[in-house]
Formats: sequence, structure tokens, C-alpha cells
Amino acid sequence: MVIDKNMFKMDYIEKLQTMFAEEAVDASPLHQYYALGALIKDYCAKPWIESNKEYAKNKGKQVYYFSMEFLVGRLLNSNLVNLGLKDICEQALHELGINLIEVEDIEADAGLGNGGLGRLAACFLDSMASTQVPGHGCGIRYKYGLFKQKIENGYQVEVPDNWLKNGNAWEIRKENKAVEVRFGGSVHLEDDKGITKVIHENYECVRAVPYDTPIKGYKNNTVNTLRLWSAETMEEDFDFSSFSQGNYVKAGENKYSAEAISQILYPDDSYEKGKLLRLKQEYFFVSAGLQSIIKNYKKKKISLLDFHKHVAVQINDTHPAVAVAELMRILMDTENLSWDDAWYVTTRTTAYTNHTIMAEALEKWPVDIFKKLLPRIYMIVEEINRRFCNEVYHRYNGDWSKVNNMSIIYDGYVRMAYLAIVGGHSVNGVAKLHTELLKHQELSDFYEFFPEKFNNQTNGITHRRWLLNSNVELAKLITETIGDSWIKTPNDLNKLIKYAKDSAFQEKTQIIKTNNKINFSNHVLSKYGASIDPSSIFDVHVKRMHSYKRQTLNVLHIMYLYNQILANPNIDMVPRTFIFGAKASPSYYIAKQTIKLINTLASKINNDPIVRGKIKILFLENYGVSLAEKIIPCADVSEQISTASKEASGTGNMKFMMNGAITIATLDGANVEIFDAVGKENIVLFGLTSQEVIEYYRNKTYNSYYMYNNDLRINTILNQLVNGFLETPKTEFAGLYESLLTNNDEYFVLKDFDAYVNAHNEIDRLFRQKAIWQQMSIINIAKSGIFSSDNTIKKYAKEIWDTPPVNIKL
Ligand code: 26V
Repeated sequence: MVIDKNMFKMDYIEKLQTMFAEEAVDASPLHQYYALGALIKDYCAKPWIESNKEYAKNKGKQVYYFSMEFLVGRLLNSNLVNLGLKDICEQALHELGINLIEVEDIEADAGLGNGGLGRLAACFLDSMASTQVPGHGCGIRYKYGLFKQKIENGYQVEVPDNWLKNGNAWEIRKENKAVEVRFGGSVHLEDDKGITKVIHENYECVRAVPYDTPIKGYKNNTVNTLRLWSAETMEEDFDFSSFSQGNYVKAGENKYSAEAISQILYPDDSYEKGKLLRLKQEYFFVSAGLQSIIKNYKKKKISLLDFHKHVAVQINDTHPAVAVAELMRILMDTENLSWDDAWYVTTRTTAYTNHTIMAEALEKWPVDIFKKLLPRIYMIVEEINRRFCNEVYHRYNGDWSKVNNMSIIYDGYVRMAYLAIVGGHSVNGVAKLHTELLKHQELSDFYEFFPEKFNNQTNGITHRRWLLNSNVELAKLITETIGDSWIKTPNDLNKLIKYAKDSAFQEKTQIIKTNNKINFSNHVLSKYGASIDPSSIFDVHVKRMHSYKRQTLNVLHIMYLYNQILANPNIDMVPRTFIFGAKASPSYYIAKQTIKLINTLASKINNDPIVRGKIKILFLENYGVSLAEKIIPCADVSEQISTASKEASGTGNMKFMMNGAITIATLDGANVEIFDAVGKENIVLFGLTSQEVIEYYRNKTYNSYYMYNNDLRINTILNQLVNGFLETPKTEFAGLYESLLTNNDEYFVLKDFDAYVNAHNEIDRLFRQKAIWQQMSIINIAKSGIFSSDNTIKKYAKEIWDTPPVNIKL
């Protein structure tokens, strides 16, 4: 069906009438938005039905991406673009007196993630649909997404993110697909005529109701599904007698405990051993997801022994690792497979992605909690572990230290990563360096034991959201220059290489960047009353706030620059605007101090007439997907300065590069691959290498006091943190000060300081050479196509899932 402008207009008018009994001009922006969302969902309906029909009859394979987080952002614009209706919609609305951009602004971000891991899952959804991979998301429909950040007096204040307040235009509640998830109770085995039956009694039952969101591929007929589960009380658990006797609170008690499961997304530092609710969340969506997959599978009337030939389950970090045991449970207890058959199928179905090398993020659950909440699952984990430890013991001739190192259950804890490794067929890291570190350091015992399971899948980003849609003018220029093949074949961006030295093209890209900066500056002025200079270098550091990401290094460098200017007000430097955006987890003390430090320094520097026109600091409140889409196209410099070895991949680095920013980087995560792609002339590298960092951890020879005592710049700055220079109580930044000195600077901020200063001098030098800078920028854009998540997905599909594309015909 081809939709033209007039048809679109008529359909839209009708939607407004049927939904709200209103005419376009009278409708509130919210109603205009909902009607538009509903209309777009209608346009997705037919291909969605056809995709599902094709998948249902298809004897091929589907993949389910199990993830605790999907950081989707907004969907209106990307759905319009993927349907090929953006221009038509814009014109149709315009003729009705409605501005599409204003309507788009009504949509709340679906902020169901902390950062990179959740955003990666969302990019993968877009790429799976756009490359025709039959792949679906499975997660939790949190009532509240990651908190909204407000800055009050320089401090972060967390506010609930009630993103569903006005409803959600995209989801469809699938009442008839609800399933039950069981917690607690007791389990015993009974002999039933020679067959062992598992009896699970006295459990608590929660109703899992799926909400489905269509994921439309770019200009094809594929519509995949993001299925998010919501927890509800079983009707029979609602205490109607209390209710009718007027005891509302008591009547609702079960309701509240069941519904708490899908109430909030945990911030990423609150993983303390023992967070019962978090484990409940994990099991809840994993069990619901697997039950619904099996139900669907059984409709196909194929043997469950072939399950792995038709279903792949990707475990996104350890959070859904309980999937291994839950699949075993369903196959054995409800589908009556033997242990060996169930194990055969399970280990061929599941695959695990590791997203972080930081030991504290590898989940471990205390056995007592685990066993109490999931008694049957614990029995299965114990048996998996018993068999696995036995194998290890024999492989290593009775070496108990190996057994202890690799045991899934150890020292009173269930180690979820190990469960995922043992119970699946694939373990992957998310960038080359990260995978090497997993193989040779963190998971070396497992690599030795199962070398065939390990593989690398470097992360990617959807170039449609992060270039085509968010940097419209640049995308247009690229299309005018090399044609539009890059949208479906992102590696074609490489055709821009020819134009890297072309002065006319350089000028065009520069004008676009400047216009983006001007528009953003106007936005900042009107929204926050802050004025920034669009001709200054926009130096951008946006990501989760974490010590290893070293926002502190950036801040210390700004303090150093400030001191330089105070000492020499006529210093020759290109004006800079340092832009930060980051949320700190609510209980992460040092991260919160860093936010306060940035804001304190901002108010000091921005109000100091001596530095006027030289440096400025802007802290963007409530960094998230929509803000990223605005700021990334404006960046001249991309800060990717984590302590080498700590950042698994990073994906912001790819987004900036794709928009022509120059990266200042350590050789960490995917920065290494960006460096390989663009060459040393087109990136500014600095700092310790991962091997050097690891060596320092090993030989313990690093002493941060040495840096403090022997580098006057460092000495001055650190003193300024605690001597009142910042006009705050002296204790305000004592925690940060101590982390750098008393606690010996775990992330080598001071060690890398000198190299970082030099790298920034290099940026200043390069930026003055307009042609060189623009050439570097174009080379970065041209080489960024390899980091499209379309490529990443094709590689997962080939090497892990074995899911060839499925063509959907209408
Ligand atoms: C940890 C935890 C601990 C338990 C509580 C919930 C929770 C949630 C998130 C995290 C850690 C965040 C993991 C993460 O976002 N990793 C990032 O994954 C990106 C995609 O692979 C990668 O590019 C980043 O380098 C990596 O930090």
C-alpha cells in the first residue's frame, strides 16, 4: 500500500475524530501526538501480522534478546523514517497547521536502561528489523524508568521517571498471552510409576502480562516485537473479603508485592549482594519470556529436541543468566524431557554476552536467598554445578583449586556469569580488546576449558538513529555527495574518503557543524538561560558518571587551564566549551561529588571575567537518549578517556565519530578499533595502555602521592579541591581528594594527567588548521560505517545465532 500525503492527511483527521472527537486545529498537542502514534501503529499492523505469520510457519530460526534494559528513547521519528513516511507526514501535518517537531517533543523517552548496555539492546532491535533478522526483545515493562536528574545547587537530585503517565502510544497489552511465574514454596520429588515427578507447593504466583511494541525495519516489511512483561496480582490473590469489609490496605497487600516486581529499574550501582527484588525481577521476565517462547514453539508441532534449531536466546550480561536453569526446568518438569535431552537443547540454545570487566558488576547471589526464592531452580543449578565440577576435577586430575575457581556455586554464592558460560554455547565480549581480556584474564580458566565458546562481537550503533535521523543536514549532504546506498549499506560511507581533502566539501561539513552548534546554543539559552559560544570548540563528555570513565581527569584538566589563564590572562588558546552530561547512581558517593565539582567549577569559571571568551563549562541536566541525539551532532571533540582496560567497548565513541567529532582517547574498548579504522593522524591518543595498567595493578608500584609531590600542576589543583579555592566548605570534595591520594588513585587519573594535557594541546593546535581538522572529521565519518550495528547484528546472526534473514512479503 502506497500512502501519499492526501491519504495520510485523511487518515490522520479520521484518527483524531475517532480517538478524541476533535478536529486537528482544536486538538491538544498530546492528542495530536497520540493520534499520530496510533496512526503509525496502524500502518505497522499489516506487516507486523505478516511477519508473525511468516515466523510462525517458517521452519527457520528466531532469536530472542533477553535484557533487563532497553534504552529505547523516542519512537515517533524513527518509526516514520523506517516506514518511509517522514516527509509525507511533515507536509500533511503542516497543511493541517501542526508542526511535526513540536508533536515529536511530546513523546516521553522510554528510559528503561542505565546506559550503554541498554542502549545497545535498543540499537540491536532496530538493526535486527532493518536487516530482516527475525529477532525480538524480551524484558521488563518498568513503571518507572531510570530516575530523572535535576541539578539543585550543583547537586544531583533524583526524581521519579513516570514515563507512562500519559500512556504509551506504541505498546499493545496482550492479555491473552499472560503467564504465571512462581516464587518460593517448597519442592519435593515423588515417584510416579518409575518416573520422578517434581512437586512444587505453597509457592507465590505472579501474573506476567506482556506489552508488545512493534519494531519496524527500515523500508522493508519486517516488523519484529519488543515484548516487555508487567507484573500483576493473580485475581484469586486479591483479598475480596477484606476489600468488601472496607480494609482496602489489607486487600491490596498481595497486589503491591506482586506489582513491585516491575515497578522500578535498578540503577547500576545498587547491586548489593542480597537485593531480593532484583533477583525476582530477573527470574520474572526470564521465566515469562521462556514460557511464551515454548508455547509458541509447540504450535509449530516440531519436536522439542529440535528447539535449538529454531530458537536462540541471547543473554545480555549476567542479569538474565537464570535462563539456563529455567529452560532446563520447563523442558524437564513440564515437557518431560530427560536431564540429558534438556541439557543438550539448553546448551545449544543460550549464548552469553559479557559487558563489563569490572568484577563488582558480575552478579553473585547468596545461596540462602536464591534457594528460598527459587527452590526448584536452585536444585537445577546445583545439579548443573555438580556435573560440571566433576568434569573439571577429572580434566585437571583432581586439582581442587581449579574446581573452586570455576565452580558455579562457591563460598555461599551462585556466580551467574559462570552459570551462563557453562550452560550456553557462546561467550562473547563486546570489543576486540575486551574479548582478549576476558580470554586471558577475567575468564581465563573458562577459556582454557571451553576455548570454542569464546568469540568477539564488537558493539555497534544504529546509524539511522545516530546519523540519518539526528543529524539531518549532514545526512542530506552525504546522500547528495555519494548517493543514499549508505543507509542500507553503512560501509558505503567509506565513499566519502574521496572528499576528505575536497575544500568545497570540507566547507559544507563545517557549515553544518556550525549550524548544529548554533541551534543547540539557542536551545540552551532558551531552556536554561545559559549562553555558549558556537564558535568555540565544543568538547563533549557525556556518559554514565563513573570513576573509571574519568570525568575527574577532564575536570582536573579544566582546573589546570583555569590556573594557566589566571596566571597569564592573554594566553593564546582557541575558546572551549566543556560540555558534560551524566547521571550518577544515587548511592555512588564519589560520582555525585564529581557532579557537584563540575557544577561548582562551572559557576566559578563562567562568572569569572578573566576567563571570559576562553573557557566555559556546561553541565547538561538529565542526560539521556533524546539529549544525546541533540548534543552529539554538535561535538567537535569526543572525550573517551577511561582507564585503559576498564571500558568494555563504549558506544558513544562510535556515535561521535559518525558525526564528525575528533576523539581524544585512551587505547581502551572500541577506541582501539576506531584508531585502527581512522589511523593515528585522525584521532588524538594519550595515556597508559591496558597492559601497563594491568602491570601496575600486578606489581603495585604506582604511588599517586609521587605524582602529587612531583608535578606542581597536580599539586596545585588537588590543593584547590580542599583549600577553599572553590568557595565551598573544605570537606565538600574531600572524598574525591582522598580517592586520588589516600586511596592511591585506583584509575590512574594523576598518572595520565600529563599525557592528557599534551593531548589537549594537540587538539588546540589541530583545530586552528581548519582544513586539516575538517579532513580528519570527514575521515572519521567515512570510516564510521563499520560501526553500524547492522554489521554487528549480521555477525551475531552468522557466528552465534545461525539466523538467516527472512524476507517478509505483503
Ligand atoms: C551493572 C549493574 C549491576 C547490577 C545492578 C544493575 C546493573 C546494571 C548495569 C550495570 C553495569 C552496566 C553495564 C554496562 O552498561 N556496560 C556497558 O555496556 C556497553 C555495551 O556493551 C559497553 O559499550 C560499555 O563499555 C559497558 O560499560
